[in-house]
Amino acid sequence: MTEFLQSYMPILASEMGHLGDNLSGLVHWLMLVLFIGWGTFFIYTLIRFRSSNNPKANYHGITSHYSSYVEVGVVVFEALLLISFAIPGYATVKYDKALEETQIEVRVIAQQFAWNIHYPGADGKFGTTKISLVDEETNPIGLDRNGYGADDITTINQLHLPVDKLIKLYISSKDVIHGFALPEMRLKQDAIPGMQVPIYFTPTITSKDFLVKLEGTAREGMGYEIACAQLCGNSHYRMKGYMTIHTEKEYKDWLVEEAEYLDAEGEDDWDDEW
Ligand SMILES: [Cu+2]
Repeated sequence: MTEFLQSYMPILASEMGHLGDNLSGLVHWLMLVLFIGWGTFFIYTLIRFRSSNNPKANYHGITSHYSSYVEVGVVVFEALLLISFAIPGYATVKYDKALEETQIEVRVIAQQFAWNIHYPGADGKFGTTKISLVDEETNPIGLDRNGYGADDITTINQLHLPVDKLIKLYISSKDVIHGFALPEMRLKQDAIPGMQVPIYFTPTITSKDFLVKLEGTAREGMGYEIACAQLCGNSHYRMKGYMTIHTEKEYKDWLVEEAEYLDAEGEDDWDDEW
């Protein structure tokens, strides 16, 4: 069932994405069982309680407690699922690994209608951001270029990452609630103003290989995209970013290139341009 569903879904390109796909497959099986069960019961009641067989209405209904027992059973079963499987399962997936093995950290700051990407730069530490420094033209996230922020790299709608590394993204928003979504990574997280939510994933297919896989399909020539999965305003439809998954070397080269660009830009002070 999972493979069948996957044939209708974007290509899977992350290490843990199959967990979500398997769960989706399981839920579909469960829904099929419920559909057949309830459908059969519906047809049974149509025949069993047809008017020709029951000319007079029964105002007492069912008098046995059988259905109450079934309901209690369902509640206990669901509580068991939640407490002993879902909560511990979620905790392992969400935190342990992310805290211990994160290799790359990047901040993603959503705004109407773009994705600001913020890298910590060579020192590995994010610079501070301040509302007073926000300039929609030159500094949309209000990054303080003094201190840790001096070497930070920022881009708009361009997320560059290396393949086969555990990536941790911090998702936040400048204005309204947006939805950060990477369909091929099976990743989705609301970007909520006032919160910085960590999510993580390991990409397994470089953009180059991904494009090869798309050859001959309707999406041929289109790389990874970042979608906004929350209706966030009148231009929500064009809130689209691009993600490039590099080999490790390409990624390092890209960082160096961006750092050089930053140095060159720093020489002629921003004020000169105005
Ligand atoms: Cu949005």
